[in-house]
Amino acid sequence: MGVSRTAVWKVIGQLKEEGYEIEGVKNRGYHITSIPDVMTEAEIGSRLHTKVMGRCCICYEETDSTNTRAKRLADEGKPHGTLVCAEAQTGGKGRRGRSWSSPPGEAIYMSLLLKPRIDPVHTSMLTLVMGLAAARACNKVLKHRLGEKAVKVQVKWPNDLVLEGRKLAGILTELSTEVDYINHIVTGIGINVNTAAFPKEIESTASSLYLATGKTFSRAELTVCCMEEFENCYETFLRTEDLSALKEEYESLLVNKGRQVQVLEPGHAYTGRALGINENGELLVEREDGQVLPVYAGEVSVRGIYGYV
Ligand code: BTX
Repeated sequence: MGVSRTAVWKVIGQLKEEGYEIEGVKNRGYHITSIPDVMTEAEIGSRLHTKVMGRCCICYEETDSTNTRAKRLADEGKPHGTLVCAEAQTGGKGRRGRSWSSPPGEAIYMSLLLKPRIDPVHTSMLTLVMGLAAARACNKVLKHRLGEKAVKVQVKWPNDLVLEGRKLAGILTELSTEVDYINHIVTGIGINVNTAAFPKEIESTASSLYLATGKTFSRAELTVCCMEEFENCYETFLRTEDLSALKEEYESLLVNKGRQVQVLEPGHAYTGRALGINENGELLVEREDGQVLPVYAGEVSVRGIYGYV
């Protein structure tokens, strides 16, 4: 192959440094015996079979926020479908100025850059599309590992994934527009995968795949699975530019469905029963007087009246 033994030996040394365990037999060759759980372009790219999503993949050891990075990369001309991942974030962002706990090595922090030709008012639906795709992906890897009896990941409208009543993941979608034209959208997700302990403030509301099952999962594999499911859901979404074809599945995973919820809109709050979503991705809430109101995701929070869900 025109590669010298020394060149191979050097690369093997590099891989070992990255955490790969490699056996070498003199005069015969090398054999990988164990692959580390790392979020690198090689680990993600070598598993990926999508057409567009994640084909361009950029991974960082550490960054401020993968959403912020993706926005900067969009300005530098990176294409639709670019995936930005990090092992750790120093300024992980939640919604409305909140922060996202992002220690190294145990969770997924990733952002997808999209440049769709859709009406900017339809953008908030992409959070639900990502939520559905990520829930599918988590449930797939859980089932693969634990069989039919695996715990099930649900979605909490509009932007969380929930496992056993606790927050497993959060989604933040950000938009750069002209008056009627989308420059780009960045949809970012943080998934607690192998996290063994959380900071005090979120200890009672957060969970991870590891804490719920006692098993660890390959973050690169779950990332790839998310990209595949997202590509699939996104194509379905684009056909109608709404959630008509995804609504039924979304509702089957909706943790709020049938529950009493408190809707916190800027300026006022009310309670009611969540019935499901409509084709625009708005939550349908039945108030005590029987009136059903669609709740737009933009500025509201929805809580269970007795706790997080
Ligand atoms: P959110 O505003 O709905 O949730 C933020 C709240 O969730 C925090 O105020 C805290 O109470 C709780 N929280 C913080 N960190 C965690 C955690 N690791 N697990 C569970 N609960 C937590 C949700 O916002 C949107 C979060 C998006 C995060 C991704 S990570 C990749 C991308 N880059 C980036 O900066 N943000 C997104």
